[in-house]
Amino acid sequence: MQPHDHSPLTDFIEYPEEQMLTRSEEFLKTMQRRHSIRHFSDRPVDKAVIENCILTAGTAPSGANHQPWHFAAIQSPEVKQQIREQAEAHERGFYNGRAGQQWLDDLKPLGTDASKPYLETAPWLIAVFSQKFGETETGEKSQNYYVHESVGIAVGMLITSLHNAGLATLTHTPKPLNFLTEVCQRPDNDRAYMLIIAGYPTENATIPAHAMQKKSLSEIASFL
Ligand code: IYR
Repeated sequence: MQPHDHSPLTDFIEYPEEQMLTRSEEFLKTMQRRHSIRHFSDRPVDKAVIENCILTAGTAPSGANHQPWHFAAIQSPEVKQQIREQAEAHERGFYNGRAGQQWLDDLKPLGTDASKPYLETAPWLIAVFSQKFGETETGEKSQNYYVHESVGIAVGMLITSLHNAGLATLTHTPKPLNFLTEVCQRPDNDRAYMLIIAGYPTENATIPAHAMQKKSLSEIASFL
């Protein structure tokens, strides 16, 4: 491959205009059914599904296409238990003062607390790491760019593809998150970015009413 090689764009699909509209409507409806849930069943989920969703996340655009991410997909009950123990310890600190009153008041409508049983119940936890530096083909340290933006997009695509596959998800960010680097046996360069919980919801899973209220188009967009 030459440094400036390009190949023709052969996989772009143009849809007739009315189909484009219905596709966008259908996808909107699909995504309006994505909810963060906190009641996961222990029903197993095929590893191949998780692999495809991670590969989808890996198609995300990134600074200089350096793909500054790592996804640790966790099924092991022992690793899950360690994550739950450490996450709950941090969350107890958060809910018992570190958060501050304003933050706790803002979280009240969600009904969350320091107890995170789903970290052990759900079939899959996916720890997402961002990498400030990468490695060249010859093993030298290389600079990554727009790391936060790139990994944020990849996580968005990950939860979208998990939802599309028929799984429920929760984005979880216990603070500090850095214990995940050690628990997942990642090098120091891998900085924990987010923990995604994926699986089936329990039959009596609920969604906080507050989380159902999404801003209207005029509140989130302007057209110039
Ligand atoms: N990490 C905590 C608190 C929490 C914070 C925000 I911002 C949320 O949107 C939800 C929860 C927890 O998971 O309980």
